[in-house]
Amino acid sequence: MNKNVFAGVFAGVLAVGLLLGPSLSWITPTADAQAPQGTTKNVLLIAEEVVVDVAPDNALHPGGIKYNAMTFNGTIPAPVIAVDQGDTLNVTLRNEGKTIHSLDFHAGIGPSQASGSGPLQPGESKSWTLKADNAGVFMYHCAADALMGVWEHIANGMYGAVVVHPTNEAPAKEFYITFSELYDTADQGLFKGANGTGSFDLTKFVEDQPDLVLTNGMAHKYVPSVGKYAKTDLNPNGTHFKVKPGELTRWYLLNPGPNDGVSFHFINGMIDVHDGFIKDRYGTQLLNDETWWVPPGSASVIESTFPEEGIYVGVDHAMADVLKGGAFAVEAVNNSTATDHPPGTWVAPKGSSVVSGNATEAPTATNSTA
Ligand SMILES: [Cu+2]
Repeated sequence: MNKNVFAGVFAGVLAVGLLLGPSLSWITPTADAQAPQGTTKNVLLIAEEVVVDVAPDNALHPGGIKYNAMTFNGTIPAPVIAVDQGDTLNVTLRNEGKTIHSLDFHAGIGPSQASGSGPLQPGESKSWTLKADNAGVFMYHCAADALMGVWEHIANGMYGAVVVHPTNEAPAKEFYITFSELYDTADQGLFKGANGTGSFDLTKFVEDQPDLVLTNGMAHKYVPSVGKYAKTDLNPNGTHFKVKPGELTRWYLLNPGPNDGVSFHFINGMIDVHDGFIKDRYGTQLLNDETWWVPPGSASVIESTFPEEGIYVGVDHAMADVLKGGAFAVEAVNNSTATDHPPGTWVAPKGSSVVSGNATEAPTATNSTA
């Protein structure tokens, strides 16, 4: 198929023809206990450089794409950290990488709360304490060497989210989802694949020409295929999200950027938004909104109920970003369970004694209470 025609078909049929691949085994979150209010929780973040897969092998990216990433705890994104309003969070950063790393917690205020940690040399370790006064969802990221190179460290994958459950939160099935851009020296463009394993491309970055849009660290991670009449496999071995028709779902949506906003929309759905980034507006609910703008460097709490069985698709409604990978499939199905989350997307619920995701997903997180 002509490449331009392919691209047009790809974008055009997404809304009406997404087909799902075979079900995969889900990771079951660990059994959890209720934590007393005002609990102190601990988390360990390990900075390191690793090679990751950022695009599956498909027609858009022949051979798949590997990338020299920078991570906290080995994954893009870094683990989602969840606490309750009023809790205290002890954060330890250990730099096991080959270059300087650091922390910037948007949930913290003041250098003592890791909102500007200062640089850690390879082999160094340091801890901070945050008080979770403000409910919402907040970005954290590496700030590199006192901001020198912060753009590269964020683009390379050093970002995650802190969820602070409010005291009056309604029960919901919750998910962690990130949208981000990748600027890759080895990516030769759509349909061409990559020339080896790439690294951060400063020229593409300053010209704002991302190669890929990643959802939880990979383009088309949760989109098995597109097209009903011109079906094209994008990630037949991938996963997708499952919910029950009618149940309240809550999406902690992080946009670390590093440059571009996300026009978030559920195809076939409506959304309610809690703007957890601005303290005074938290609790404001925008009912039945269609699309919500999430600027780079922020996160939003988005709620949605999917009324009927079937397929719904979360997208960045800037359509070039869909083509570059910024979409995820949600299947509303009656046999969905409370724990059938794709790996890495489960969020420790309000009242939990666990601070981060499943231990098998974030092996170095301590998940402990003090
Ligand atoms: Cu870093």
